[in-house]
Amino acid sequence: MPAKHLYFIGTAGCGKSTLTNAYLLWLQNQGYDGITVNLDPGADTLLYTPDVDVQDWINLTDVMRECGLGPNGAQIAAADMLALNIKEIAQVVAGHDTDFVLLDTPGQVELFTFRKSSKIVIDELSGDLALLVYLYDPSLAKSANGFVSTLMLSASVHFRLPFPMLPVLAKADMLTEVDREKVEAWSRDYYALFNALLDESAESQTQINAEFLQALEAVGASKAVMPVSADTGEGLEDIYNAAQQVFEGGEDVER
Ligand SMILES: Nc1nc2c(ncn2[C@@H]2O[C@H](COP(=O)(O)OP(=O)(O)O)[C@@H](O)[C@H]2O)c(=O)[nH]1
Ligand SMILES: [Mg+2]
Repeated sequence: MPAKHLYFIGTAGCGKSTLTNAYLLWLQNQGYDGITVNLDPGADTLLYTPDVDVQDWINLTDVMRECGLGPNGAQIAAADMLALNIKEIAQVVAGHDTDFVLLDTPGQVELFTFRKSSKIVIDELSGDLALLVYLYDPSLAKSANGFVSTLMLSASVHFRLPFPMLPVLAKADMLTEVDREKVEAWSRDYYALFNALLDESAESQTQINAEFLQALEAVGASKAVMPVSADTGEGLEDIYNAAQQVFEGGEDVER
């Protein structure tokens, strides 16, 4: 059975690297095999030691020096250089005999998702075994306005990268029970979300209509969000089950 590839994607600081590490430890505890891949050419300290690190091919500091670029320009150049080296990187990843490949993506979401190179990278590394685990940042998602913004961004990422996508509410341990239930309800029921927006709009002047939310649903931003926490381990098994569902119709892999 070829390895399943999980890409951890989301805005800066939403918890991608921490969840990559937590999910690896969870897999290993369950008796599964996994490897980690760092796709961020600018990552300095990581919680885990990646089995494959793109910094062995492209390093942000080197790109800044050699191309005379600032940090932002270098990030963009590095994202494109990643695609130029991807065949070789893919060979190294494929050389690992494992059940799961966990790919930690660059800090800023647009660097990975809005560069032309990213689709090439995913196609080359994973073919049709890619699952995008899209992390909602709880500090944004807990207001209706922020939740809609998060949905729009995830829909936009999905539009760019047409692979199966699993929305997760990251750092769920940071939300109160009430906030968490609210967010989960909004992800299941757009009318609940619309009503919450109307309630908020008195303060925030939000101008939105139900048709807009339906349109978001139509581009696939409508799956119920799964609460997860790298801190408590909540939801890690749900990610596993969802991945099984996507790739194997729910059958367990052999341990
Ligand atoms: N409470 C809590 N904090 C978390 C969790 N996951 C990540 N964090 C914290 O959020 C911050 C950003 O995490 P990081 O993984 O570096 O985010 P990234 O930029 O998306 O890779 C760090 O301070 C983490 O310790 C979580 O599940 N619960
Ligand atoms: Mg990170």
